[in-house]
Amino acid sequence: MHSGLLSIPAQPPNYHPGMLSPKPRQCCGGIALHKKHPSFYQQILFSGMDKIILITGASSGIGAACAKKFAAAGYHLILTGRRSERLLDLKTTIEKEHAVKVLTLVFDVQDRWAVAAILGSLPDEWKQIDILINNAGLAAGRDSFENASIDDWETMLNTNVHGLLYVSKAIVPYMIANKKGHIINMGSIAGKEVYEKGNVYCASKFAVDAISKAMRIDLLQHHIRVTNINPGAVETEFALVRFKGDAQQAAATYKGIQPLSGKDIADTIFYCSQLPAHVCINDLVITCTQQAGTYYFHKDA
Ligand code: NDP
Ligand code: 8X3
Repeated sequence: MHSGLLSIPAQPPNYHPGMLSPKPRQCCGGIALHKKHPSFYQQILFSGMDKIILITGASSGIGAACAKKFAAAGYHLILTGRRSERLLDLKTTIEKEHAVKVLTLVFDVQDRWAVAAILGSLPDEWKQIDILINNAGLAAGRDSFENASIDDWETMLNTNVHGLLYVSKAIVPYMIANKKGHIINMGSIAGKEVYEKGNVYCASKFAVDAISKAMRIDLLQHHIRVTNINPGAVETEFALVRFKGDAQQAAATYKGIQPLSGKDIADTIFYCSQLPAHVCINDLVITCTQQAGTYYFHKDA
């Protein structure tokens, strides 16, 4: 049986200037696989009551916790990330435990063409997306401005800002057609206060803050809610990625505090998403009780 995993080769698809939804190609993306494997999609019994959520960066941390939380509430899931095995393991676990369907999509959010090709050609059954969680993101390095790597800066801006924009641009048309939707952007406390050696990571999250505000204004006419979630320290793979695999440095981030967990953030996001349709939480900052802002921590001895 088809794994439910879609991926595309690296070359750009046909692209129409001014739009992000290229014509679906026959060789790759959702449409082509839909044609190749109709039985997979036919098995998915969507009723009018079904809800669909798309979560980027679902292969780990906050994204994976959100996938579990929403699956438990009966949502069908579109899960994205670059690590296909992680996504497939999560799909297997979730589909065993809950009566929901999981579609895994493998792409790098920095790749504008892949994002447009895959998300622009979702099978019809998956187009009624109720909630998009723009969660994929990272910090690369923690260095003073003069020492920081330009490659790291580009990776953070391309992922946290451009990636979020590409994904949103591909999904918003579905929400407009459905006349509803909820976009939940993963900001950070780093998008509220700049801290030493946070330079471009902070800038990327300040950008997410601005984009969330701008989306809320422009999408008002389409009944689309936009919520910006800004966590402080959450224990995930975030620090390990930031410190490029240095487990000791990563562990020091959380030493002496009980940080937030991915589940804490998933519970908060779930709460925001379940409020009545006329209620929109715009912006939410959440820290563990031992953290106040980006500088102040009360650490256990
Ligand atoms: P993790 O490192 O555990 O998860 C990050 C997720 O993002 C992974 O699933 C990863 O998937 C995905 N991702 C990263 N880069 C890309 C890319 N180029 N293309 C596609 N997917 C990508 O960290 P968190 O769960 O903590 O981070 C999730 C979000 O929360 C990020 O935006 C982060 O900035 C934000 N955040 C985290 C905080 C924390 O303290 N942990 C606090 C505040 C905000 P894969 O590698 O498979 O592609
Ligand atoms: C992650 C939280 O404080 O490390 O966004 O920047 S912090």
